[in-house]
Amino acid sequence: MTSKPCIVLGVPVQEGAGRLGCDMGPSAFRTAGLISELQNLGYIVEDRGNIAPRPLRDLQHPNLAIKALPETVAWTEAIAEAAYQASRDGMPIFAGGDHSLSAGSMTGLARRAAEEGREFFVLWLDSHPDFHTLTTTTSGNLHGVPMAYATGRSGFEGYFPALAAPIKPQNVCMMGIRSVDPAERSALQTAGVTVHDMRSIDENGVVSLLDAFLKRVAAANGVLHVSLDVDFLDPAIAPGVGTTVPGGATFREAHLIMEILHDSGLVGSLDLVELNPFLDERGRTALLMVDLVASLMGRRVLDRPTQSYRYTPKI
Ligand code: EXY
Ligand code: MN
Ligand code: MN
Repeated sequence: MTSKPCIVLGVPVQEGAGRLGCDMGPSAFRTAGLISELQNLGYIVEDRGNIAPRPLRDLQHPNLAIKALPETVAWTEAIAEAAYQASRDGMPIFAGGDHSLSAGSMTGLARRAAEEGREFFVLWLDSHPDFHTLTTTTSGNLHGVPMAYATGRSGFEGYFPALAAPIKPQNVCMMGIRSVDPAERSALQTAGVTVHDMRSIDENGVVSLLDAFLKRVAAANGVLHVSLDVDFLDPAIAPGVGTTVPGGATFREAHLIMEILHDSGLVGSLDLVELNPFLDERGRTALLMVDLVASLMGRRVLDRPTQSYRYTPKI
């Protein structure tokens, strides 16, 4: 997929989630063999250790439901800078950490893409769209806001870092969606984001949905970021997450997405988020996530003519 090194960044943020435990995620990913799986596939791996948040600032928002705003902003500042730097050196892999980390990863990566004159795309694999603003969130858990922030929805100004390069909503494709709050639902109707809910996956299958999106990425000579939330997966196979939602992606649906992504040659970076080792069963969710990374990075059962699956840019 890439001849560049894989840059692993641990992000032990848990303040964005409603329950504790995601801070153990980076350690669980390493214990589950993330680094050695990548090395076994032939990649040079640079583990940069864990990111630390910037110093806290006193921030208060009129929405009193919001939790841990100073902490989340401090993490976002640090993660965005680390993402920007790492994307110059190789393929960043963010081992989270709750999904608030994507507020930093996506915006730092989008800044790099804009500077390089590349169009930035996101494949968002999640049961949730995480499309709340600071005003609309009712739970106050800020892992529910990163996509709204990164696409430049209003209300983050003066709290979160200013965006160097807002992500175009038309460049975002969500798959696996099955838990949407009313405010997110109405915002998504007009935003221009492509949203494939689980019914759409049931009816169409993942291949045609993903193929249509990858063709758009390739046609724009774009760079693709993949954000994989554990709760994209069905809780029967991935119990180690605080926000389980029934009816998620199966083992084979998830692997097939990863296999097709590999063959596309388009993926430039990856988030692994919401793993909560405290809720896991003997590491099985961490192991499954690492297994999916291996598929994304080119592990295959049989040799097959990859070239025929490639997406050739039109330009
Ligand atoms: N929409 C719900 C909320 O805002 O609280 C649930 C958000 C869950 C976010 C997880 C990580 O994907
Ligand atoms: Mn999420
Ligand atoms: Mn989720």
